Amino acid sequence: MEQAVIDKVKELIKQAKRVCILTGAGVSAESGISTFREAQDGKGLWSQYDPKQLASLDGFLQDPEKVWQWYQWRREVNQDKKPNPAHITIAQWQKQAKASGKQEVTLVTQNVDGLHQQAGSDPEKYEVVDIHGNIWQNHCLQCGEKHLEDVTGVQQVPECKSCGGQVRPSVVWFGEALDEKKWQAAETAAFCCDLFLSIGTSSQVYPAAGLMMLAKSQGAKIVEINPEPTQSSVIDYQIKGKAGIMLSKVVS
Ligand code: BJW
Ligand code: ZN
Repeated sequence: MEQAVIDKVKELIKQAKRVCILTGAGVSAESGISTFREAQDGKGLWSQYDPKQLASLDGFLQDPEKVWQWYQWRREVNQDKKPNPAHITIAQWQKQAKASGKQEVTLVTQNVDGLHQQAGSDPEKYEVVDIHGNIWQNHCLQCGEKHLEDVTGVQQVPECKSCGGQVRPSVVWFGEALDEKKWQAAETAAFCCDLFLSIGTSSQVYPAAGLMMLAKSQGAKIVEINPEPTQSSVIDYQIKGKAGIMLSKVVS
């Protein structure tokens, strides 16, 4: 890795007034959570499972039990996973920035695993937007009511006590709109930032992938951290490497 790029990004981070960080599955890879689109010796989720069947409303309507059980399996696999240095560096950065009052750091995450929040990127204290939802939460497909009861080990799709509808995981599936408030917050952060960091995402899923272009159109500098750099033409600085290692090099 070219030291000059690291030094430049370090400087950009120091100087920025408003930072927007967009994270993807790669940020949780060092915690042992599978990404979606990587070959990873066949371990990428979408190389083993069909997203049309498991991550779409049509798939759920066709076979609710199958989709519910797949998410139960994902929850089981994820439950003992811990935040890694990437999550921790971002959380500490947000904390310091807020304390100093000199920088605004908004975290927009596509991840549903909750590890940013576990590391301390608490949405009640800092700007944190989970645009694709949260795998640990559920709501009723029919009436939208949140279902907070513990569903550990439940293999049948729970029934909503208010309306009898089916309970589903509170994640955003393909073809579904993102929560409007969250999306607005994400767009505002990208629109207003002077530095945009894209970390651990393949930038293939929209509308999230469009945030980088939005930031660029307003003059922000764009930095990517990824062991497999993407081909986006709007990136100013590419840091090739793992998020946990590289973030601690550029964030002091
Ligand atoms: C590391 C690393 C390490 C590895 N360190 N890095 C425009 C054009 C074409 C299509 C569309 C479009 N607009 C919308 C669409 C359709 C669709 C879409 O984008 N499809 C594309 C795939 C073509 N988008 C949607 O359907 C969205 N909804 C929508 O647009 O609604 C419109 C609407 C409006 C009004 C009414 C109704 C509808 C919704 C998208 C929802 C995505 N959902 C998922 C599943 C969430 C639940 C679950 O977990 O099961 O979200 S799909 C999956 O992809 C998940 C992720 O958040 C998302 C992004 O993936 P990510 O994070 O980038 O992961 P990977 O695996 O792709 O990449 C990992 C990266 O990490 C790699 O680059 C590695 O190199 C790197 N890495 N180790 C750093 N240590
Ligand atoms: Zn209901």
